[in-house]
Amino acid sequence: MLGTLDIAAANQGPADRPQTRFAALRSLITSPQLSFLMEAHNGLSAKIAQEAGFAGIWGSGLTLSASMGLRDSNEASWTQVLETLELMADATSLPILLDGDTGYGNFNNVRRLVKKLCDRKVAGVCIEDKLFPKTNSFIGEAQPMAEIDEFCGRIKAGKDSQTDDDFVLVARVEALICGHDMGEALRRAAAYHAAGADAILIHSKQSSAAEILKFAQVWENRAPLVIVPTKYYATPTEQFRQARISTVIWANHLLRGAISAMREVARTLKREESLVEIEHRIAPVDDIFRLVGNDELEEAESRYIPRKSLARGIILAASQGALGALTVAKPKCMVDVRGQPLLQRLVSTLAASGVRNITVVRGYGKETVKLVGVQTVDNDRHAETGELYSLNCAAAAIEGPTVIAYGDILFRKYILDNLLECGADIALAVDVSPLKGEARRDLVIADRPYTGDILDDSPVLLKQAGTDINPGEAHGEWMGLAAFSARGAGWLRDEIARARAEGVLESCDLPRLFTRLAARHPVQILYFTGHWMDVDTLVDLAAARTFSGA
Ligand code: SPV
Ligand code: MG
Repeated sequence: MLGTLDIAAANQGPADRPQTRFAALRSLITSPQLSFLMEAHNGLSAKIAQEAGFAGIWGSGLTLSASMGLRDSNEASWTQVLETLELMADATSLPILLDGDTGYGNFNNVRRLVKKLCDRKVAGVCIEDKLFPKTNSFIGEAQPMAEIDEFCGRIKAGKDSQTDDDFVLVARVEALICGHDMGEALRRAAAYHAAGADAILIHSKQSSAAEILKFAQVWENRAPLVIVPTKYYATPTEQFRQARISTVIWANHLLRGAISAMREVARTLKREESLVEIEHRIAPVDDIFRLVGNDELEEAESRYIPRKSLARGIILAASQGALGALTVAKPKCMVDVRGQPLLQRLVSTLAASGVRNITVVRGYGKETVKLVGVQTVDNDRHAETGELYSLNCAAAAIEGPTVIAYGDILFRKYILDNLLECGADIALAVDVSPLKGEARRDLVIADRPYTGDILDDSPVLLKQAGTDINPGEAHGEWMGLAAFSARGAGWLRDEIARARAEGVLESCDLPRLFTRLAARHPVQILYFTGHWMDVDTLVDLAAARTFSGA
């Protein structure tokens, strides 16, 4: 097994192959430059280490357990540690060197640990020559150490179990921590190196780096040296470079920084009972979203969730209608069509196209307009106001992609799907079938007529809609169904505000609104040939009872 300083070159793969995390850790540890590993203890702190520019992570036993509220005495099970490590590996692309304590038992536990670490793309493990359950190196004196031969067995077992050639096993010498002399530390380091350790971590709890630097001098770079200067923190890093230390571990500082910050925030809030003091001193909520990659999720949603599913719906159902006795006690939207109110059918069709957040504007007979799963707003002046006034009653629902429908229409699902998927900011469904009976109300003039050419997919734009159009000039009839993108919904809100300012909010109908919108923005028309109906008369109602919306 490779284990010396010339490994880095040996592990360079072909230029076009991305470096694995295993290879990345190996080259950090073996490179002649001084490397740094930053402690992390969960997915978020791992991200913060990466964001700061560190090239590798130390999965600290102390901080992993402390962040679970546990002591650094193997109170956390090794599978709990492994699960946290998996989250850290998922959260970053950095190589992680796990502080594997004593290996959680004997050689057999080390074997299984190393296999599992390789499975989860954890690039290396450091095991220390003490006994399970371990005690943190900075607690107490003269902690018992493992026998050298037995610990060498753990090292060999670990190296024999790695499933990636670049996996790094660091052997940690605790002799100086446990009160033994330099000779013992060097003897152990040499034995561990001979047993296959890729690097030696020489640990010290002195406040000066003297014993570490002495060790490095005598060691003479026989294998990479890793250090943890928590206690001798004042030593200039340059001294580590000169001593040809391979890797410095900042072992617990993200957790300690977090403890100070959390404590400060908690105390201030307890004292002030207000957020004012705190808000500008802490990370904004958007920072959390950014760190956990919400932008990627949004991008994925746009790829995997059909656009239509994001739209809200507004149904204008305030008018009484004129279906004789059927519309005395209730408005026409509640007239029964094959066992269901007309409005319920419409709501189901919208829902089938993913429009689920629906607001119904009620007016005539409002107490009879009750449907499960829709919100209602009321136009109590429905008798003397027009459609725009009703729409304005639902102004709060015009937010993000929005579908607007008359409450007395039925249409095949594909029509709404086409509106939602066409990519227009405002899209109107227009029927080009020959006009039946009397002139229809919502006629439309576009910039070009329907051609029937299925290869012609350039957009058709609205020029004018309304009652004042000569049927002979009309290119079709608006079906009472329109879809707005988030931007289109913004234009719609602006236009409603403009109509209010001009004093026409109460009188304006939707076709006139579309004409106004078309004067400022592209209002796209999608032509259809039938497959919809509105229920204005009893004849229409009879037809509605046989209409299929599928
Ligand atoms: C850890 O970070 O858990 C370590 C380093 O083992 S130390 O706490 O210094 O022992
Ligand atoms: Mg530890």
